[in-house]
Amino acid sequence: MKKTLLIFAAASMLFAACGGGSNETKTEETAPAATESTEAPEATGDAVITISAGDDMKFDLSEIKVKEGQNVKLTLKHTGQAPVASMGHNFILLAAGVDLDAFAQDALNAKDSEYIPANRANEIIAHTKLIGGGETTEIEFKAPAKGTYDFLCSFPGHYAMMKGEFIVE
Ligand SMILES: [Cu+2]
Repeated sequence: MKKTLLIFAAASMLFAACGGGSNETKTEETAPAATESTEAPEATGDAVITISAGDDMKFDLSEIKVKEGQNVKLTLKHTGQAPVASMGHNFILLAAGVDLDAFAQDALNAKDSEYIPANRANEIIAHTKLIGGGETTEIEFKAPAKGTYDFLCSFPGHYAMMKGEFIVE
């Protein structure tokens, strides 16, 4: 009991020593800096994104935002039940300026490569494999230069509904 009291007394003395008039100004000065520094680690860390689509042929995200150069960990979840042959989904991120309609047209003829058109490989920044109901797949890639990019699911007939903007800030 005596020991505890002593420690308590020592602790309060330390606390008193640290405190004082300067304490108030210190908090005021560090407050704005602290807000900035909480954002900094986010920018350098990974961008962890989960995008889902079910049997309703819709992505749950129409917009994805990341930072330039950021490592992107993207998970595609098929929350439906339909098999891959009738309701397959993928996620394809197109390079800047690629014609979405023309790309999707070529994808129709690429059934053997999961609707990834080989002749347009250089127009793809990243893509997942094609998955069916209940499946999940993950990819990792580096965010491209600042700009707005299109993403889509290239399964026949899906891209009109299943597309969105991938924004790099
Ligand atoms: Cu799809």
